[in-house]
Amino acid sequence: MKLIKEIAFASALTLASLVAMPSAFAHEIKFGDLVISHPWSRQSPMGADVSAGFLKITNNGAADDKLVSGTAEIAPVVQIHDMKMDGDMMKMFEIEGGLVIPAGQTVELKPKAKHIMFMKVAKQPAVDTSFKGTLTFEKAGTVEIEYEVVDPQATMDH
Ligand SMILES: [Cu+2]
Repeated sequence: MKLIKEIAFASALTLASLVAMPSAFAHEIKFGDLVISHPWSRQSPMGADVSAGFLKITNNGAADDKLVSGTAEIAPVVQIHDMKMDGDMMKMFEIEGGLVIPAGQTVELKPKAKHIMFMKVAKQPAVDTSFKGTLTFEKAGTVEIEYEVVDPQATMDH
Protein backbone atom coordinates (compact mmCIF):
# COMPACT_ATOMS: atom_id res chain seq x y z
CA MET A 1 0.00 0.00 0.00
CA LYS A 2 1.44 3.28 -1.08
CA LEU A 3 0.82 6.07 1.37
CA ILE A 4 1.81 9.54 0.37
CA LYS A 5 0.38 12.47 2.22
CA GLU A 6 1.34 16.00 1.56
CA ILE A 7 -0.73 18.73 3.09
CA ALA A 8 -0.77 22.15 1.56
CA PHE A 9 -2.96 24.98 2.62
CA ALA A 10 -5.46 26.04 0.03
CA SER A 11 -4.39 29.26 -1.57
CA ALA A 12 -7.84 30.59 -2.27
CA LEU A 13 -9.08 30.76 1.30
CA THR A 14 -11.11 33.80 2.13
CA LEU A 15 -10.70 35.52 5.44
CA ALA A 16 -14.23 34.46 6.32
CA SER A 17 -13.51 30.78 5.94
CA LEU A 18 -10.29 31.14 7.90
CA VAL A 19 -12.28 32.55 10.76
CA ALA A 20 -15.06 29.99 10.40
CA MET A 21 -12.92 26.90 10.70
CA PRO A 22 -9.61 25.82 12.13
CA SER A 23 -6.89 26.08 9.52
CA ALA A 24 -5.88 22.48 10.14
CA PHE A 25 -9.05 21.47 8.34
CA ALA A 26 -8.67 23.88 5.43
CA HIS A 27 -6.52 21.49 3.60
CA GLU A 28 -5.71 19.90 0.33
CA ILE A 29 -4.06 16.53 0.09
CA LYS A 30 -1.87 15.98 -2.95
CA PHE A 31 -1.62 12.33 -3.77
CA GLY A 32 0.04 11.28 -7.00
CA ASP A 33 -1.95 12.97 -9.78
CA LEU A 34 -4.88 13.57 -7.44
CA VAL A 35 -5.73 16.51 -5.20
CA ILE A 36 -8.31 15.91 -2.49
CA SER A 37 -9.85 19.10 -1.14
CA HIS A 38 -11.43 19.64 2.24
CA PRO A 39 -13.05 16.39 3.33
CA TRP A 40 -15.92 17.14 5.67
CA SER A 41 -18.82 15.40 7.30
CA ARG A 42 -21.74 16.52 9.37
CA GLN A 43 -23.22 15.18 12.49
CA SER A 44 -26.40 13.25 11.82
CA PRO A 45 -29.23 13.44 14.36
CA MET A 46 -28.45 11.51 17.51
CA GLY A 47 -29.71 7.99 17.13
CA ALA A 48 -29.02 7.87 13.40
CA ASP A 49 -26.60 5.14 12.39
CA VAL A 50 -25.57 6.71 9.09
CA SER A 51 -23.67 9.79 8.04
CA ALA A 52 -21.97 11.05 4.91
CA GLY A 53 -18.65 12.50 3.84
CA PHE A 54 -18.02 15.16 1.22
CA LEU A 55 -14.92 16.36 -0.63
CA LYS A 56 -13.57 17.38 -4.00
CA ILE A 57 -11.24 15.20 -6.01
CA THR A 58 -9.21 16.68 -8.86
CA ASN A 59 -7.35 14.46 -11.29
CA ASN A 60 -4.36 16.31 -12.78
CA GLY A 61 -3.16 13.19 -14.56
CA ALA A 62 -3.46 12.14 -18.17
CA ALA A 63 -5.49 9.03 -17.36
CA ASP A 64 -8.80 8.50 -15.61
CA ASP A 65 -8.71 7.10 -12.11
CA LYS A 66 -11.48 5.56 -10.07
CA LEU A 67 -12.46 5.84 -6.41
CA VAL A 68 -13.23 2.24 -5.53
CA SER A 69 -13.56 2.12 -1.74
CA GLY A 70 -12.99 3.85 1.55
CA THR A 71 -12.75 3.37 5.27
CA ALA A 72 -13.64 5.62 8.20
CA GLU A 73 -12.92 5.51 11.92
CA ILE A 74 -16.57 6.10 12.73
CA ALA A 75 -18.10 3.41 10.54
CA PRO A 76 -17.47 -0.26 9.83
CA VAL A 77 -19.18 0.03 6.45
CA VAL A 78 -18.26 2.71 3.90
CA GLN A 79 -19.81 2.96 0.44
CA ILE A 80 -19.66 5.41 -2.47
CA HIS A 81 -23.14 6.70 -3.25
CA ASP A 82 -24.97 8.79 -5.78
CA MET A 83 -28.56 10.07 -5.83
CA LYS A 84 -31.27 9.69 -8.42
CA MET A 85 -34.93 10.46 -8.79
CA ASP A 86 -37.23 7.51 -8.27
CA GLY A 87 -40.68 8.83 -9.14
CA ASP A 88 -40.79 12.05 -7.12
CA MET A 89 -38.41 10.79 -4.46
CA MET A 90 -34.65 11.31 -4.34
CA LYS A 91 -33.01 8.02 -3.52
CA MET A 92 -29.41 7.14 -2.96
CA PHE A 93 -27.65 4.12 -4.33
CA GLU A 94 -24.19 2.60 -4.33
CA ILE A 95 -22.13 3.41 -7.44
CA GLU A 96 -21.27 0.05 -8.93
CA GLY A 97 -17.64 -0.45 -9.87
CA GLY A 98 -16.51 2.82 -8.28
CA LEU A 99 -16.62 6.53 -9.05
CA VAL A 100 -14.63 7.55 -12.13
CA ILE A 101 -12.44 10.64 -11.69
CA PRO A 102 -11.83 11.68 -15.33
CA ALA A 103 -8.39 12.92 -16.36
CA GLY A 104 -8.15 16.70 -16.04
CA GLN A 105 -11.43 17.04 -14.18
CA THR A 106 -12.74 17.68 -10.68
CA VAL A 107 -15.49 15.57 -9.15
CA GLU A 108 -17.32 17.13 -6.23
CA LEU A 109 -19.02 15.02 -3.61
CA LYS A 110 -21.62 17.19 -1.91
CA PRO A 111 -24.98 17.05 -0.14
CA LYS A 112 -27.87 15.84 -2.34
CA ALA A 113 -25.37 14.44 -4.83
CA LYS A 114 -22.48 11.99 -4.80
CA HIS A 115 -21.18 11.26 -1.31
CA ILE A 116 -19.19 8.87 0.82
CA MET A 117 -21.71 6.90 2.87
CA PHE A 118 -20.87 5.91 6.42
CA MET A 119 -23.07 3.05 7.65
CA LYS A 120 -23.57 1.29 10.99
CA VAL A 121 -22.18 4.34 12.78
CA ALA A 122 -22.25 3.41 16.47
CA LYS A 123 -21.59 6.92 17.77
CA GLN A 124 -22.02 10.16 15.87
CA PRO A 125 -18.84 12.28 15.94
CA ALA A 126 -19.00 15.57 17.81
CA VAL A 127 -19.24 18.87 15.95
CA ASP A 128 -15.85 20.61 15.54
CA THR A 129 -13.93 17.37 15.84
CA SER A 130 -12.51 15.28 13.04
CA PHE A 131 -12.10 11.64 12.20
CA LYS A 132 -9.70 9.76 10.01
CA GLY A 133 -10.42 7.64 7.01
CA THR A 134 -8.89 6.33 3.82
CA LEU A 135 -9.85 6.43 0.18
CA THR A 136 -8.64 3.82 -2.28
CA PHE A 137 -8.23 4.63 -5.95
CA GLU A 138 -7.70 2.08 -8.68
CA LYS A 139 -4.48 3.69 -9.94
CA ALA A 140 -3.27 6.06 -7.22
CA GLY A 141 -3.73 3.58 -4.37
CA THR A 142 -4.79 4.38 -0.83
CA VAL A 143 -4.58 7.77 0.82
CA GLU A 144 -5.30 8.80 4.41
CA ILE A 145 -7.67 11.71 4.87
CA GLU A 146 -9.34 13.45 7.78
CA TYR A 147 -12.96 14.61 7.79
CA GLU A 148 -13.92 17.79 9.57
CA VAL A 149 -17.26 17.40 11.39
CA VAL A 150 -19.54 20.40 11.06
CA ASP A 151 -22.87 21.34 12.56
CA PRO A 152 -25.65 20.20 10.18
CA GLN A 153 -27.42 23.53 10.70
CA ALA A 154 -24.41 25.34 9.28
CA THR A 155 -24.36 23.32 6.08
CA MET A 156 -27.88 23.62 4.74
CA ASP A 157 -26.58 25.55 1.74
CA HIS A 158 -23.12 24.08 1.73
CU1 LIG B 1 -25.78 7.43 0.81
